[in-house]
Amino acid sequence: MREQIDAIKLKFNERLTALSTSEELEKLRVEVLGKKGEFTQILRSMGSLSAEERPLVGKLVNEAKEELEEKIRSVKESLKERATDTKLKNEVIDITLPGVKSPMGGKHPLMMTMEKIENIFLEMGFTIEEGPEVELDYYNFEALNIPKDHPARGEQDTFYIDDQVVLRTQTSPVQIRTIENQKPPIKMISPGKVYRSDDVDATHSPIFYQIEGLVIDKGITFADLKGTLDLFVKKMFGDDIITKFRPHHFPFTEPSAEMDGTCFVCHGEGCKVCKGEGFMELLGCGMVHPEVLKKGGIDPEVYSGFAFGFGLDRMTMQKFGIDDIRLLYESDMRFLKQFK
Ligand code: 2NL
Repeated sequence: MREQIDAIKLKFNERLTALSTSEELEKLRVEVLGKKGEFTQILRSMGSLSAEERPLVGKLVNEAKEELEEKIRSVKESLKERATDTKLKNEVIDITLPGVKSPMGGKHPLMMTMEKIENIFLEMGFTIEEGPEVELDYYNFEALNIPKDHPARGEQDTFYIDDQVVLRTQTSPVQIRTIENQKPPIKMISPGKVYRSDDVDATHSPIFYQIEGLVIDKGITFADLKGTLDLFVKKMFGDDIITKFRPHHFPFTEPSAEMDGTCFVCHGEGCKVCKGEGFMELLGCGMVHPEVLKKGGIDPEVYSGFAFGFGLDRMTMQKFGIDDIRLLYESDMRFLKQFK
């Protein structure tokens, strides 16, 4: 028996020094010390021993088992330490390496222009109002005195959701909603996205931005309109810009005008940007039509007002010398990176 136990110990020690993982260690433990292990076999065969031998052999077996268990514990411990060491070595981080810089975002040229315009009007005491992009036909057309047979109503220009709901084609509905909800004096601009079912080309995009403005109070005249818009354009494009007003027609203003400014590139000489005109068309404007005031619940005998509107996209293109509106919507970083 003793030789048998010594042989098990010897074999165990050889295997113990050879193994290198805790899985191998566990396998060895089960094979030698487990329920079906080699020691259990010996204990089972003890029936053939004499009554004097039995406790002696039992003692030997138990001592041997304890010895081996102790060895397993200590090897297990050092294997664990070794695993932690390798893990730490492999995962070492060189904190002296330069970091990975995340690229710095920038403002889109449309938003740069938008902010500049908003700040100019905020300085002049205007508020900024917003409203829904999915809008009732009433606010988009009806309340603005745009008759049922007006060409802007046609399917080719407007995205209809149903009979009464459209994607707004201008931000005027925001002004109407403001007239309904606030009392004069009103001095507001409404910047935002608008939608028209146009085919895409160098000057058309089905989604674009518009900024409209509205001033309503007692005694507002065309002189207020001219003074305000002249100042706006000077702050926007430069003090030396000269403005001129040409008669025009809009259903929602009377009288109506289009405002031109001397080209900020050639100062009126005529160049590529203004196509030799010396002037650039900047915006549409006029005195709010009495019908529009009435529909909004404001007495045109007591109050008057002026309104204006322009495309943010076109003004951005004018300001930066961009000749194709598609560039503003393609998100091509090579293009956008130029505007910082
Ligand atoms: C243009 C011209 C304009 C308005 C918009 C307006 C709004 C109300 C009442 C009266 Cl609530 N008018 N808006 C007035 C004149 C011109 O826009 O060419 N836009 C791109």
